[in-house]
Amino acid sequence: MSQSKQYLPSAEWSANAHVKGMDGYRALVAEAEADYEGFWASRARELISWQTPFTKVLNDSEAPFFKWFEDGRLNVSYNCLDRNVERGLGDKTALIFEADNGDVTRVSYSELLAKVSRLANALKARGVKKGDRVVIYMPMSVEGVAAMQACARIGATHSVVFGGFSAQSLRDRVQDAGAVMVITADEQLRGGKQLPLKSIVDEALADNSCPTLKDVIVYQRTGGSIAWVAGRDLWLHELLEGQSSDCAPEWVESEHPLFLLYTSGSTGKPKGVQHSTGGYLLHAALTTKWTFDLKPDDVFWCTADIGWVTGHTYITYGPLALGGTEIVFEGVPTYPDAGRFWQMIAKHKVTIFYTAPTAIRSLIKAAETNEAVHPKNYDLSSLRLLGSVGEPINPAAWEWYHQHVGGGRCPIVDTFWQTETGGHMITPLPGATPLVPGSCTLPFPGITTAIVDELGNDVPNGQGGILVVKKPWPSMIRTIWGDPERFKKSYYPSELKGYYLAGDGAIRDAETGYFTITGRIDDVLNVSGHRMGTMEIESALVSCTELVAEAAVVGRPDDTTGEAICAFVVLKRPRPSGDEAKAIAKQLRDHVAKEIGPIAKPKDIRFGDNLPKTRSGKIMRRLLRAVAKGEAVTQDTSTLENPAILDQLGQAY
Ligand code: 6R9
Repeated sequence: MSQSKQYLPSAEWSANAHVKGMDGYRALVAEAEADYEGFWASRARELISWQTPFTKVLNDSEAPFFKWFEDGRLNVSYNCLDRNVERGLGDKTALIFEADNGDVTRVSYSELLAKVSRLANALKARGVKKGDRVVIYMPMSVEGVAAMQACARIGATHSVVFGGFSAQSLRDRVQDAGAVMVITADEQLRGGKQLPLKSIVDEALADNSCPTLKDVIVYQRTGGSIAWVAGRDLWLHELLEGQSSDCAPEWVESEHPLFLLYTSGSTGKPKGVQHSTGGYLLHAALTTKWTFDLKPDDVFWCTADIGWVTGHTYITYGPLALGGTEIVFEGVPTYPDAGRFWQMIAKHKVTIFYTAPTAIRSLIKAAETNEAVHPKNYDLSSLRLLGSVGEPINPAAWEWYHQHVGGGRCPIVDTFWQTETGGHMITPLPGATPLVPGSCTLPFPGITTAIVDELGNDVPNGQGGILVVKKPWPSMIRTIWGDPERFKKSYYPSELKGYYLAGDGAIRDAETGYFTITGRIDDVLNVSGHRMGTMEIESALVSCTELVAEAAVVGRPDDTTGEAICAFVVLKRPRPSGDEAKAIAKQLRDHVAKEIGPIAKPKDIRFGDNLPKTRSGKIMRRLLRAVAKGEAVTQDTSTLENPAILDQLGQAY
């Protein structure tokens, strides 16, 4: 792989950035190598206000259950709000909320503090206390961010569930977390459409399926008609009436769980990734400072939803911890047309823009078919930095983003990280790292990523392998909620010498040492930057018991979504074809949407009388992947028990 084409930061960028040039980067890496704990401790003192300063940095006595800054006490909401008001930023805009219809609301730091405090008092009035779990199932809104901050303020552990998940997925999460409260909205508005939230909550909680749950708090967003369960449901605006806008923060231990966030793994059941308070906040703030080079005058826009980790770290926590100004966007990139992002960048004079490759690819397509929504028609001169996250960005999309959105002058930070890592792990620093399209370049200072073989031995640059992190870091996952054994097995398998297993394959360039992520090495798919377990989708399909006998799910490359979900299905009735097959495929997609959510709908469904299996009965997934891609099957099929069915699987519905 040639990495000869490099984009160097301009002299101006290097001179003004928080991390100046490769010398600046190397100095930080050397500092962390020389005194690992000291490196993190000094940033934790600099970026966080501690109510009780810590004296211990890392406790690895119960590895892999690591503890950071354990005798320190702090409050995340205090750090994000009160502290900024105390520093004189009370009137500064914290959030610029743009609604689906384009209406804009600005919220200052003092206003956000008052809002969060009232909500925190309301939660306390309902009996929510430190350590309780609160599920947040909300649209992108000031209230959504405030709900997360309010939980943090009183020491309740939030678990945000993305508004696109189904009732069944929501129920699983409420049950697994043992939540006492769900905070939701009547409906959400996206692309001019009113989409239900409250009715999905009602379905999730039906039949007393979640016995720990006491209250459902409803934010009135659209005024749409909803059902009401007396004694359980409460309007947010009524609950806030008469609540004081003063609420003393609950000081919690550094290791106190700030949030759980459910994500897909290689088995059927999503895992509740548990994050800490101090270590998490440190990395959220430090990466916002160094990767995004956030400065007081910036207008930062991360387009992620608060239902994903990117929305947690780079909307709710990182930018606010630094006193930044940021956009919160309710809508979708294609409404009223596919120029919406560019129009909003121009309108709000956004300086830092962070989005996903899948969005860029679909906007490229849109601009190619409709000149009017091409970024060249908008004044994007306010931009100074671009970011990418969620999946590998292909060089062609990178070049387009760089040229047409960034005007050739904005560095692009291609940030590799995961729900489990809490913040950036491998990423360029914009005033330092020479950029290579398609590579996330080098580890963030203090992060010890490496590429190893199955036994944890380093592999030389230029040779692919398994991505690991050698040393624990402050914002790492602490455990899987309620399942410490699964945590150990998933992330610290015994053969890997105590390294953290990311679940991705990677390769380092022979000359530059730059990392390129080559994709998941487990049964996890990445569709439009959303993580999805193949087993999860398979169980959803086979739960359609009246129709499905057996199902296997694999990924295949897709120009827009990165990967697409491809399902191979054996029905309990004769194999259909033509219109009947189309109708059944639709029925199955709707079923998966109901079980998991619309994002998990298979793009292709292929029907067979059976699945290709070895003589010992194992499904030949490698072969299915080739069929899904539309490749001629060249591999040896002599071990295949029933070669004839390969022909049947040729047709996708
Ligand atoms: C933040 C987030 C994590 C998985 C991760 C990897 C893929 C994320 C990437 C990337 C290549 C990047 N991924 N960023 N692959 N380059 N810059 O996306 O978290 O939803 O947990 O997904 O996404 O496969 O393992 P999450």
